[in-house]
Amino acid sequence: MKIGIWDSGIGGLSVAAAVQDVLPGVKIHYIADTAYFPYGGQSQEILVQRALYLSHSLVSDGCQLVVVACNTASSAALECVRASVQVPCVGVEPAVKPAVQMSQSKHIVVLATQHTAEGPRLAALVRNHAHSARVSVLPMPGLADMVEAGQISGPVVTSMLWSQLAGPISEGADMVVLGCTHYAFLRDVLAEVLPEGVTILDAAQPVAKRVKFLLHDAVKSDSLCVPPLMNGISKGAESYVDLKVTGEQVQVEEVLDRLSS
Ligand code: DGN
Repeated sequence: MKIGIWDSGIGGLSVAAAVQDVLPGVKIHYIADTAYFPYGGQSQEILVQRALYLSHSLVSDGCQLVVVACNTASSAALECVRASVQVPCVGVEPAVKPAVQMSQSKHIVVLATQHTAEGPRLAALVRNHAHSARVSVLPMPGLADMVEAGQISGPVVTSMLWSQLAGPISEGADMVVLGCTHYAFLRDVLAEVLPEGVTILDAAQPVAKRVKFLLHDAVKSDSLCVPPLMNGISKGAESYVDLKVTGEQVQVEEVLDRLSS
């Protein structure tokens, strides 16, 4: 049993880690599309082209399910991918619905790339699931680039986050939704910046549960035994997570080294 997961870079590894946790017997073929990173500023046309190309590559390689582990690409192209590939496709979206359900103050913050923040998918989520709540959507241009470059702590990233979050938090927001898979690597720095009582939510675990649900019967008969992820991040042990990149492989491997050390 092999599943394919892809993103513009390392962000989707946060989803791969969650999938690994719930399905330790499944092989993961991961593609980091670094040749086209960042997706946040790409046109709709390019995003659809990359989504189709990457999803079909994974299916050709034998993957029986594809995870579009990128909010930006899911927002732009998930429907096209579903209509085009022959295996189940799971996308990610900002966890607006659970955040509104869990919020005491009924004021939530969504951090996202420009594309996701301004796209119709997030607007529909807010319209359908957050009509009784206040939703502060904060586009964060450049933030995924910092994570991709390994900058996941320190004064620059801290002040970038706080300069955006301070307003909504002082106005009572009590949930911060990570609307980009790269931002999962900022959980520690966010936990330092945010006051007690503010909860951080990302979509990795719900996506992993959905993948498990879709694969359930097939996985029950799979007896593969594989090692756990190193700090939740894989460097691509061959029998386990097969990491491929479309751009600068060396750079991505260096980043993974830094993140997992
Ligand atoms: N990790 C991606 C997302 O969830 O939107 C894209 C990040 C990017 O390429 N800017």
